[in-house]
Amino acid sequence: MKDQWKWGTEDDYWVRTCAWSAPGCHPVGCGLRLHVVNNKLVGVEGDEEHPHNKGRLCVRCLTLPEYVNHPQRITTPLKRAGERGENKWTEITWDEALDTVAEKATELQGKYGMDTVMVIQGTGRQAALFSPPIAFGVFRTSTTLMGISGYSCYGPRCAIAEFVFGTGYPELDYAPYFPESYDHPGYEPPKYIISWGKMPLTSNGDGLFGHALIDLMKRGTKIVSIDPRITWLGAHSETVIRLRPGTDAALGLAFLNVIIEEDLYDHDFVENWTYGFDELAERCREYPPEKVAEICGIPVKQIYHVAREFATNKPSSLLWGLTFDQTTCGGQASHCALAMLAICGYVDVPGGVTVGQPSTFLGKWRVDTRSNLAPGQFENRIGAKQYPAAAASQWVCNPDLTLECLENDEPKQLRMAYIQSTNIIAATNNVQPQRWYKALKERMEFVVVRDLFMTPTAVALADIFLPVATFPELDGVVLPHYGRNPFFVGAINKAIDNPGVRSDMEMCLELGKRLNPAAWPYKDAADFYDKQIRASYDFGFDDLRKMGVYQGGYTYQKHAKGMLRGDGVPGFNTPSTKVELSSLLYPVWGEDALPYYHEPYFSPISTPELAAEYPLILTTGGRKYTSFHSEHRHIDSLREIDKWAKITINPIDAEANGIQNGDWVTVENWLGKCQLKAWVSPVMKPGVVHCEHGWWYPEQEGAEPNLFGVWKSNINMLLPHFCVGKLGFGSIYKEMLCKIYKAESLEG
Ligand SMILES: Nc1nc2c(c(=O)[nH]1)N[C@H]1C(S)=C(S)[C@@H](COP(=O)(O)OP(=O)(O)OC[C@H]3O[C@@H](n4cnc5c(=O)[nH]c(N)nc54)[C@H](O)[C@@H]3O)O[C@H]1N2
Ligand SMILES: Nc1nc2c(c(=O)[nH]1)N[C@H]1C(S)=C(S)[C@@H](COP(=O)(O)OP(=O)(O)OC[C@H]3O[C@@H](n4cnc5c(=O)[nH]c(N)nc54)[C@H](O)[C@@H]3O)O[C@H]1N2
Ligand code: SF4
Ligand SMILES: [Mo]
Repeated sequence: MKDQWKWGTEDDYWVRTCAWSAPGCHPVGCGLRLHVVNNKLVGVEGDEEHPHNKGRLCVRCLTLPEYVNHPQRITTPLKRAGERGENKWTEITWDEALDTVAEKATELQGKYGMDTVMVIQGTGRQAALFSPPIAFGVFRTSTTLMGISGYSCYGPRCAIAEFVFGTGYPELDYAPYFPESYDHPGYEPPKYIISWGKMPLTSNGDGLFGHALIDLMKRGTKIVSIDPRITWLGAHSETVIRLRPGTDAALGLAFLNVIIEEDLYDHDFVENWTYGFDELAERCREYPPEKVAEICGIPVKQIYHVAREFATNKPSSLLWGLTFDQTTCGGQASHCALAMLAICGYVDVPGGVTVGQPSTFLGKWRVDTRSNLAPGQFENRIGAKQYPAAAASQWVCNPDLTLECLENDEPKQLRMAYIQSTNIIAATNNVQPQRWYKALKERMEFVVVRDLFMTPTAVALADIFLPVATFPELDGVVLPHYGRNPFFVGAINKAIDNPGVRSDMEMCLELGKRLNPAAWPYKDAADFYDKQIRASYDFGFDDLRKMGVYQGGYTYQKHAKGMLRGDGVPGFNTPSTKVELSSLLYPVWGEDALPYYHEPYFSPISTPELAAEYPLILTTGGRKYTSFHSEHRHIDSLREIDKWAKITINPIDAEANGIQNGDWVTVENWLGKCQLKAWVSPVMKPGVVHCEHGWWYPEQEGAEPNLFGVWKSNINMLLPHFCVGKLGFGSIYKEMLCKIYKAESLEG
């Protein structure tokens, strides 16, 4: 069956495919078999022959038919009928919709300049791959961004890896490049995995197949979970370090202190492949474990234990999660994590971390259409001058400055938005969502929203709504880590024909034909992917369909073999040719060359007077199986599991605030308040509460002012802008202050 991707009869057949969005997931590319009867998706099974998931699926893929066939899905382009916010629409044809978008863009760009069009994207769904291309290659604007303050998702971790290692994203080696998987000759499971600020079972972030941790645990791997909550993974870990949110950089410096002072590091790797070891050692002496244990609020013996076990049980590995992007000292925590991997000799060895070669696949898959911009336009994108480190590593605009630009109407006059795969006023791709809502509403003369369901963002802002295809309705390619560490290339095979919807790739083609045809010389999506694949391999899209998944194998120790640098010289692709424990680049951008720790912007130590009024530490957004950010709130089977927005509170804090399990709770600070339902549980570190993000209630009234209840449980209203690190990275999604008290129920 291997080279068959479709089998059955004309009306009743199965299609083998790999998953990506929509519905939302990162490019994990799990294998599925889809059962289609009379052009309708009726069943789904995990593909046992897929090298990663081997038949296993999360609940979101298991409920795929419910999502794809949902009666509230929008499958015809819509034009606004009433005022913005009234939720009144007229159905129109694709031609009318796309002609209108092209005409409006041309008119507004003629009046306000090319950069007046904003392409706003969300997380790493397929649209993320096609947002810069549609901005640069179709609209020829440099204004493309995610709204998320401090670029605080994935970009910071990738940038720090590029600066320190000079490589693509360093990922846990679970043998993902090899068809034989864990049985590949020479592969060795890690002895320990530190899962740090990450819960890979629920998140599967950016292409990591999270369940691989369970496979490895069965092969003897021990887990350390560094997390203020005891998650399922924590409950099955050897050690759980329940630290105070936002203190991860201090913990990292203390781990390094122990590894260096006790001489547990890999001398050979340090001497041959690192730069700045002595300076790092000196810095770490400022962070003895005893002092750091107090900062983090943890037992000091945990620091010694984990540092010693990690350094001496070879190989070991480390997962660095979203927490590293969503805390202001997260850049420094990232630097520490990379330094730990390097000085213990776990870089590019079996069972350590794999690294993508710099700009191999990435360049091609990013579809570099920047040549369509005028000279200087890209360099002048919002925030590039103020945040040169971020600008050097990312193509997007600075989110915090873009909001200011909208509010102040300078330095650019932004008048049109193409909102693609983000629900930007829900508790997602923003902080202070009401500022975004107001500013966009006030400034935008024309707004396009691309989505699958009517969202609060679409009701509040859209003039035109363009419906999106789910992955069973499109041809495409899935590539873990978006090419930054591509374990495999997987085929997404169209199983259903739905003429009412379009993929994000197809939007580039169809709008490209209208606005900038020279940049889009492809017949259709399959033709585009065929050319993309052939640029790297000696096969095409049809061959990939038959293979299902192509795994290219992996070469370890690339630095020793001269495979990481363009000039073929052994070493890393950094200025010193080494792993930069002390960075040569950071001082150029005004940042300390070495990692350090400072307190969060708001904490019992940095702002004691605020902490007196708002005594609890607030962390937000830990992922759950039943939703992808604000998505999936329509899916009954999933809402049965998670009906309402949830706040997790330790029994000590619940009692102190008169709250019982199941009560509705107001969470409040000086910026705002919202309501969530209490889960009182000892899994939470005392003194810390965890609030879910992404909530809105599609079953409620959509028209303004309710907007599907988008402001009711919107935790991002309590988070401010510009709490960023020196390089512009980081935020306080995971390290804020709040108070809690009992509220009226939102149910009923
Ligand atoms: N408080 C708090 N806030 C957070 C976080 C947190 O941890 N705490 N996490 C943040 C992070 S890391 C991120 S990345 C952001 C994510 O923020 P967003 O990416 O904005 O997430 P969503 O709100 O789900 O918006 C995605 C929208 O795109 C639609 N969609 C789904 N699939 C597709 C597709 O293939 N194409 C298109 N065009 N549309 C699609 C969905 O229906 C949905 O309405 O949220 C951030 N917000
Ligand atoms: N099911 C599902 N999967 C998703 C998403 C989704 O919405 N739903 N979103 C996707 C996106 S865009 C991203 S970026 C990834 C993120 O996925 P992950 O990197 O796994 O990040 P989170 O789930 O936000 O947080 C992981 C853990 O960090 C803990 N934590 C909170 N504050 C701190 C702190 O200060 N220090 C430490 N050490 N730990 C802390 C939380 O309790 C949580 O258990 O997930 C992706 N995958
Ligand atoms: S990680 Fe889960 S939701 Fe994502 S593709 Fe795999 S099974 Fe589907
Ligand atoms: Mo994210």
